[in-house]
Amino acid sequence: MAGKRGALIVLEGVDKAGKTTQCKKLVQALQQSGQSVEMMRFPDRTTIIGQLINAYLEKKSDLEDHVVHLLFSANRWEMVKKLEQGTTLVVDRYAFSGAAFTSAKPGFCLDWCKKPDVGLPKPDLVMFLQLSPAQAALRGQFGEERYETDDFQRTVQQKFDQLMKDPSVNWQEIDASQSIEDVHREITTHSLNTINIAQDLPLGELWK
Ligand code: ADP
Ligand code: FDM
Repeated sequence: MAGKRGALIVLEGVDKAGKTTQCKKLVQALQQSGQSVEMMRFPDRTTIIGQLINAYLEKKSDLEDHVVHLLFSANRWEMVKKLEQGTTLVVDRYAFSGAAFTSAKPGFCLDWCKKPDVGLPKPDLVMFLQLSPAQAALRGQFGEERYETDDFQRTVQQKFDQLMKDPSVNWQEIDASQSIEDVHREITTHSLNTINIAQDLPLGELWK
């Protein structure tokens, strides 16, 4: 019989919802409980494709909107081997950010935006950190990067709302306005349950 597999766990949410904070805490907690676990984030700015994305986000280069969308997707496909290995992966943003951010631009529909990511490893769990724009504003000003404006983030939230209606994805909404420790407890409970269930199930294909 094949060995038990790790789970693919994704955290999504708008800017400042606490994704990075919670990914790090979750990885630590799972490691302490003896799980084999690694963190991954998208975009992964360390690869050649990631460097092109980084320059675009930092407004050091301009790329055509379709091109940058496909680069974000390629940046996930280049990590597919890692995603398919045995350890549990905790992932900071995934294809859902890809579809939500590009479809928030004029002239892009959600359906087209999802296409390049069809068939990627399907997360066993996607936790969406829910935070209102007003609460996000309390966590500080936006930085200088592309997409970091109130208006754009509001449209992105609407696109995420549409994506969350898809029952083929195991969404779990989390109230991200709670304290860091309370959010962490909730996320850890969902993750441990998912790891238990996923080990006996095959890894799925996203949006297929
Ligand atoms: P994201 O990765 O979603 O953009 P971060 O984890 O970087 O968010 O958090 C954004 C800011 O908000 C950081 O300064 C972080 O310390 C703070 N923060 C994160 N979670 C909470 C929380 N539950 N309550 C208050 N502040 C938080
Ligand atoms: N982003 C992220 C996209 O537009 N498409 C994607 O596929 C992904 C993964 O890039 F504004 C956007 C979302 C965010 C920026 O920011 C990356 P962080 O701070 O590295 O998460």
